[in-house]
Amino acid sequence: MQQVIVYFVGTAGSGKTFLTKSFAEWLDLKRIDCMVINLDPGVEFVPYSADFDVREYYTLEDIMSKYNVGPNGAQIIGADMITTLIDDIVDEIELSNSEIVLIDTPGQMELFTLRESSIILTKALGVDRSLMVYLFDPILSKKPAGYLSLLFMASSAVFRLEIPQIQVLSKADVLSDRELEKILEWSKNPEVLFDQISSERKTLSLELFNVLRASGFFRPLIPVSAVKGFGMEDIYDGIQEIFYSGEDIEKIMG
Ligand SMILES: Nc1nc2c(ncn2[C@@H]2O[C@H](COP(=O)(O)OP(=O)(O)O)[C@@H](O)[C@H]2O)c(=O)[nH]1
Ligand SMILES: [Mg+2]
Repeated sequence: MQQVIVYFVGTAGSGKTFLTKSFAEWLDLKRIDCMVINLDPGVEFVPYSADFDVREYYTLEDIMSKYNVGPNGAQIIGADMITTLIDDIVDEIELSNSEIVLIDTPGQMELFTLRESSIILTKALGVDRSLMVYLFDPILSKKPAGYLSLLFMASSAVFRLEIPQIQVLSKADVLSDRELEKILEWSKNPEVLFDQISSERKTLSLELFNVLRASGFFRPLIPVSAVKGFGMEDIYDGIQEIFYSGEDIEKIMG
């Protein structure tokens, strides 16, 4: 079986690192061989044991002192320096022979989706065997404008990386049943969201809604929780579906 590469992508604090851990544990339980890669040089603690960790090469602190820059500059330099590690990452993946490779991306989403280095990385690892799990932050998803903004960012990640996407509602355990139901309903039945935005008379949101719906970006969200451990099987099924039922990136990319 070919190896599959799974990138965890989402806004800062959306739960990428903990979902990576939780999904890796679930795969272990199912005896599906996986390896985990941490690409965040700024993270202080990772809750999983990484098979490849960018911090063994450089950390944000190293960069700050070496280049005499602050944390923001260092994050950008750190993201760009990923290109220097590509050969090592490719070797590690080939050697491991793992069925699934999980990649935990840097805290701030734009450091991954907007830097050229990520495009070079995804190409080097093979776009045909890659997908991303995109995390919707549950707190931001509660309001129509927040939900729509996250969907817009989800679409920009696909636009940049050109790999298929599985959309999950992360940390779903922090939502009440009612909130959870409402957000899932928006994702399954965008007209409900449309009605709500219309009632708020938000013209710009309506324009954005139409663009996203026309481009096929509304998908039923998969509720997941790293803390409670639910949703892992659904992510796995989503991966299977993309690679074996032939979901086609071209459908989205046009
Ligand atoms: N309640 C709850 N908290 C979570 C969950 N996943 C992550 N967190 C918390 O959310 C914060 C950010 O998570 P993290 O995985 O580091 O986010 P990242 O920046 O996207 O990697 C941490 O304090 C986690 O403890 C979850 O499923 N449920
Ligand atoms: Mg993280």
